[in-house]
Amino acid sequence: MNNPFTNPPIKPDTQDGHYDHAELGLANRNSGTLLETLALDITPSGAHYLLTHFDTPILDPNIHRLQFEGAFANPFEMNMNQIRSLPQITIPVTLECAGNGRAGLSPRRYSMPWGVEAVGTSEWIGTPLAPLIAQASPKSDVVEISFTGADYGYDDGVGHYFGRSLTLDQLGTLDVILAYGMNGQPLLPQHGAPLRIVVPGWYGMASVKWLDRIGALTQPYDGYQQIRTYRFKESAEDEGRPVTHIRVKSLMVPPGVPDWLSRVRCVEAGDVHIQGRAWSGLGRTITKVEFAANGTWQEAKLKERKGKFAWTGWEHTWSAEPGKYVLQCRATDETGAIQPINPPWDLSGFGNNAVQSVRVFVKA
Ligand SMILES: Nc1nc2c(c(=O)[nH]1)N[C@H]1C(S)=C(S)[C@@H](COP(=O)(O)O)O[C@H]1N2
Ligand SMILES: [Mo]
Repeated sequence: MNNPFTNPPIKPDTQDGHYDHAELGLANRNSGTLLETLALDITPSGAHYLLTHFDTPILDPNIHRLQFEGAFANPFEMNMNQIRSLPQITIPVTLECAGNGRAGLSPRRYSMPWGVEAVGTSEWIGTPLAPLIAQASPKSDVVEISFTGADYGYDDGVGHYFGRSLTLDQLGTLDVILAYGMNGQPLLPQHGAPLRIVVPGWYGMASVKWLDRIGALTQPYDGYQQIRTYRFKESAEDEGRPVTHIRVKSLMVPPGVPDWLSRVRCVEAGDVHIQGRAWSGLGRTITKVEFAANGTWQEAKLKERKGKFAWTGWEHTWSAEPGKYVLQCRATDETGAIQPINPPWDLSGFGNNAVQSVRVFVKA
């Protein structure tokens, strides 16, 4: 008998037009944030976007263990009480899914059909990872550290636990958090309870949920989620370049009130308060946000961000006259990187940081 998990039918690389059942199913399991919560510094936990490849493991925090394994000189394991007794930190971090904006590309990848909503900011509670790696003491020939979750499933015929790696160099510059809480509460099951990592400044795939193993590797990690996906590719033949830090981006809270189905906005004429958020990877500062109604760009006012890895609020007063408009916003970061008007091409729809467009109708 043919096993369809290990020998799956070929899925189309790209496709346009109607969304099919599989995409709708993924969209129902993996929710985006509510754009109106962009008014807040911290996304309410229940409105944080969600991206889970397989099933959510239901893990008992009383028996959960974190194992340090592989080429460590001093491998050990810890239970949740031991982890919670380590020095505690709370850090606001903006997470964004690398596939955010995928639906804006044509032809689009057959995958989770994100609009613009796969982003959110939480105050992650946990302990710095670096001292624990140092305690486990990677042997001298270690090149990478792997992070493996308890969730197992199949993608493209390959069965695997969700896992990722970081090189020792990357770990030296990234402030990775071993997190067990979110916004003053224990982690919710869907966000990785009881334990995950949060890799500030990188797209979300690096922040492995349901973490139960940390491995020291003497060869580069070859797990599916590192090698087979999360690579920028021009075409199917392209071997690709790894997806890493978040690209500069911004969003606005759509003003006015929506039409239920089309989400087109109805706005009263006069001064309209526009607000939103802007962010970039690796803790880079946002230096400018611009707002445009029908293509005329004006500089918006920036607010103070809550932390190095948290998004920056911005606001603008728009004098709205009756008519139909497309509203847009675009951010620039300290390196001079600016959001493109059109989506940058990627086969899998990764890293789409093109400007958001919001259609509004201003009443006479
Ligand atoms: N174990 C595990 N970790 C995971 C994932 C997963 O499917 N399994 N998804 C990753 C991806 S692609 C993203 S964008 C973030 C999403 O985190 P969130 O669901 O808490 O927002 O988790 C990452 N960590
Ligand atoms: Mo993601």
